[in-house]
Amino acid sequence: MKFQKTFRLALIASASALAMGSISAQTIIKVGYTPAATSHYGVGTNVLCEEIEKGTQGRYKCQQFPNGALGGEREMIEAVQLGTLDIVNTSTGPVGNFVPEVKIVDIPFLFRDYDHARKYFDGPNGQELLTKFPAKGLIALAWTENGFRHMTNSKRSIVKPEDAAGLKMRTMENKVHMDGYRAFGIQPTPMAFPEVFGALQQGTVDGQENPIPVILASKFSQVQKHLSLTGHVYSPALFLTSPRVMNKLSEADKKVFYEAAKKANLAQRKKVNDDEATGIAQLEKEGMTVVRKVDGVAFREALRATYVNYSKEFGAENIKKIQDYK
Ligand code: EAX
Repeated sequence: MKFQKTFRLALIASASALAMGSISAQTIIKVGYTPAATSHYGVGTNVLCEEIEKGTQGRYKCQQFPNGALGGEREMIEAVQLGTLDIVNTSTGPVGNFVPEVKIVDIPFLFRDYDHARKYFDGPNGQELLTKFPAKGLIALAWTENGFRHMTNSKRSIVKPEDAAGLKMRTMENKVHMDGYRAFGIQPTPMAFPEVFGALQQGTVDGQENPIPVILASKFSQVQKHLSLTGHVYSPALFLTSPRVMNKLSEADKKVFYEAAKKANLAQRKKVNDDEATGIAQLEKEGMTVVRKVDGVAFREALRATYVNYSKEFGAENIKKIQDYK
């Protein structure tokens, strides 16, 4: 009796699933990123998803995983390679470990300002870099932006490298960054983003460095007293997917995905602009002490020997080409 009833219910369930399937064959695209849904990553990803859904007449629909729900950026890139995640909106932090050609763009004090960086990534050299991904089982749909990184910590105001010296700071899993930060005297502690808030709260590390939009969206003001506008490195970001996802798409749908990522980038950059314009005052209101004028010359000077090493690794003329890009 009981068995029969269960069986009947199962039949009804599978029949309705079939009916639904025949009405709309909808493929779910899983998209992940580490900051909160309210962040620039969330704003960009929302546009990506709206455009994909609209452009494919609802044949593709996103499921978003913000807040590092599926892990840190390195883990999510691996998941995209493996096919358990479809798209990741990630900073370049761990990307150089997958696509070494990207490492050069993570050099500290490489880009002067947002205009310089955006022009570079939109230009032929930036676009050329995107072609390096398929060899590693990844497809870069478009560049987007995380922002210029600034230091926060719980100990003291940082104006010059000597103030940063000795501080234990969480960094991304990025050797180019870590080499630079060591030259400032910082003790770099690489850590995946989802662990950062807890590490700051518990005092496992004294500080961290991230762009204003990340500091805001992650509520680091609750666990960090000092913010210094060091702008020591520009942090690009990317919409990464895989051949596994793209090879299933028609030519027209492929175009929709690429165009969606380009529009998403514009929205993400705009949110960076908005957060840069209002976020610093907001963080002050939340209790942070902000050093607006740091000794940029001293920070650049501290990197002199490290730049010699960067030149050996990446070629002095390649670095200069980026610095001089107009
Ligand atoms: O991509 O890990 C980091 O510090 C990144 O800047 C952040 O997750 C946004």
